[in-house]
Amino acid sequence: MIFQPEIETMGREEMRALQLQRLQQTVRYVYERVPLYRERLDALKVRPEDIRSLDDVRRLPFTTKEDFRANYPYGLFAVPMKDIVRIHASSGTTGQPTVVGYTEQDIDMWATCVARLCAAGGATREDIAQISFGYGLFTGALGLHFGLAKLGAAVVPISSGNTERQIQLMADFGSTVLVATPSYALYMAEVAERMGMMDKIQLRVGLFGAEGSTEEMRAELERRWGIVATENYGMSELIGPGVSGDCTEKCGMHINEDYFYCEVVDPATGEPVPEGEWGELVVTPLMKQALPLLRYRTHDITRLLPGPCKCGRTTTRMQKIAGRTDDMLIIRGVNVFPSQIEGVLIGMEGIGPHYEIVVTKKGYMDQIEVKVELVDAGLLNSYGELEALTRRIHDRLKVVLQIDAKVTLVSPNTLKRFEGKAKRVTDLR
Ligand code: DLL
Repeated sequence: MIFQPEIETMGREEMRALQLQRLQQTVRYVYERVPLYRERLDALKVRPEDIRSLDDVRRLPFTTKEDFRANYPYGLFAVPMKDIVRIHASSGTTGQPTVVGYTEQDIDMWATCVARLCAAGGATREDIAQISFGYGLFTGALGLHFGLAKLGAAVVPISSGNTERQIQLMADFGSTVLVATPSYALYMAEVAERMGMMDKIQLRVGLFGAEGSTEEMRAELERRWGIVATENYGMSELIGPGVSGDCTEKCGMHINEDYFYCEVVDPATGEPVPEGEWGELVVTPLMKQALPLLRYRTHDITRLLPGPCKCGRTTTRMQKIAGRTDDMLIIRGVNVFPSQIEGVLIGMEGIGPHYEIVVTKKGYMDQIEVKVELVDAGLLNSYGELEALTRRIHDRLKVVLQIDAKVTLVSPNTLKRFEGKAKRVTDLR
């Protein structure tokens, strides 16, 4: 089902005209209301009326996470506090959270964005949707909550954690949609299997997001739960979830282009890459009231896929995120993305889908260790078999990564499980 066909199947020319009009409006709005942007635009000698085409977006300054830090907590807000009706924050990895605010209109737009991607992923008003993201300052839970409610589904705000109870209630309530991070959905599947509950569960759709995952991980989740799994993308600074989402064709995430103008740039130079090439996603929200931003540097690596989709939507899609510019590991001069390692491991015979990556330095040499769980603990008693499996994983990793990784096989159920975003890489250098 297409939630808003008049937007999602709009002609390309019409969409571009709408984007231009909203971009012009946004530049005027931030110039008048946000001191940081007035200063930056003045410094660049760009006036709002200089934005005459979508290509003129390149004349606008970037915004970065550091700008949030320097203006903590409310310095980038464009409306007085009396108009703010919600505050969220993302914890991030380094100390100070990134604080974001919403007006009532922002909340409504956000729900619309999320309702569209839930519908695209196959959810309907008939569904019972279990939200297993952690409720709180994280935008994931309330974002999906309001979006699914707008769609008319029955929302079960169970939050994350207490996994056995999650599974019991999933069966009792007849939940048909699961909202979670891919890593938590994987852990939940494991618990459901262990409890012998899988045949009492009626799940049919998984709406996953908030962290990277590979096609192999999607296939694993679909197989274990017996569902159609789609993913969606977003980030707190831009709104939360709701920037883009897969349709059931699973050929890239449809961007809510009437609300978000997306570019892909070379992360090193900030220059736009040729159409269809990989680079860093840069997003300008087009209708936000409380926290409008110009050209936000997401650090997420993707590419844009224009052209119509079999589902009937005409919106540009973005390919699954390959990684973040800041989570790329440089091992002995070679670039390694954790997603490449995940792609190799998942689905390999004899090992489970959980893994950990540890990077260290011995003298001047970077060392990478990949820890993987055995499916069958019995193998630990057979040196020969263990050795052969270790070698097989090592060799496959070598083909993909071009480097030697140390592979360590550990007993089943010993690696850490995650209830929210997974943290699988430890870089000790
Ligand atoms: O994770 C928003 C969200 C919640 C999106 C629920 C989808 C579902 P933050 O906590 O600010 O916001 O984290 C944003 O998470 O820059 C990406 O690196 C990563 N991320 C989010 N969705 C995906 C995805 C939410 N589908 C950061 N694939 C982003 C890969 C994702 N990475």
